Amino acid sequence: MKYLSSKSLSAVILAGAVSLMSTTTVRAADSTAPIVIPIHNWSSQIVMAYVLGGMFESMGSNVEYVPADSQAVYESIRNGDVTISHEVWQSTFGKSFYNAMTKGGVIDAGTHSATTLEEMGVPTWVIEKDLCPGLPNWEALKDCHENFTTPDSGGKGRWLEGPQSWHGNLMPERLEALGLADKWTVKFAGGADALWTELASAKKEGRGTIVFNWTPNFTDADGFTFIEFPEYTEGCRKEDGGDGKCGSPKGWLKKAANYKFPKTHPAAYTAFSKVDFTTTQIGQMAALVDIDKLDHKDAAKKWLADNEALWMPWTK
Ligand code: TMO
Repeated sequence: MKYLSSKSLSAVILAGAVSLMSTTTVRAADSTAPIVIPIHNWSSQIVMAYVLGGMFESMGSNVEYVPADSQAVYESIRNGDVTISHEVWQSTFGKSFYNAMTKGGVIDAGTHSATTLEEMGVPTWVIEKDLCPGLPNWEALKDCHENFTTPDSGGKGRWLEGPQSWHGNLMPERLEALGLADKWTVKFAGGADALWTELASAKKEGRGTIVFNWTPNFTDADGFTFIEFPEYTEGCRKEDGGDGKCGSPKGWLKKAANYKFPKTHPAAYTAFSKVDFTTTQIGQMAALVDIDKLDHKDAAKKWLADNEALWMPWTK
């Protein structure tokens, strides 16, 4: 009997291993630990949380939803209490996102196709009624505040900002920087719903209103015009050391994840990295709640059922 040399024996084993690898997909199983998804306080983000949760569950993963502050969440992702953020808006959260990344523990999991704007603006009928001649150019604001006063605005025109948890003092600082603070004042809405209530009541009463809004949103479909401020440049904001005389960037919309997510849940992470929504798709998620009045979970169920051809390939 002739024995194989150890060299040729290992060659046989290697050949066997290679043929095995070529016929089977080698994939590590995802952990059963829940993927922790944050819930913030605007509609598309909440619907998308349940959309992605449903997608992960369809792959056999466990998910958990946690209410989270939309700025502090990046620190929570960094330390692993939260697994992902699926709507990182450049203007509002870019700084917190990169701060957490710089400390270590947050990864950039890709960019949606949708581009974003988060800015003060008016329903387009305010322009058609000529309540502030010259809009959308911001310099028109020097001459029209009388048409935007409210009982609590002390004779100044009112900007209705979103909740202060989104941007802190960005808008009061901008009014000051642009020399508009003697004519305009900022009030913070308690929640996003207060913005939509204000749009509806101002329309009914035919009075001027300036509110914070963003795109993609359900309002993309029904006539909202953003005010054009001096162009955003890196570092132009007061909090970044600039003079504050700038509007918001035409920005990106990213996804973020804890750095261990690709290791603990490789299949779910791969799917998450492929998630890519357009302006229309994100606007639809918001509209299911803010126009069609579904609750967020039902909106997500409907969205998943109506869009299988889009998201199912991401899970393969
Ligand atoms: C973060 N937001 C979309 C409400 O501007």
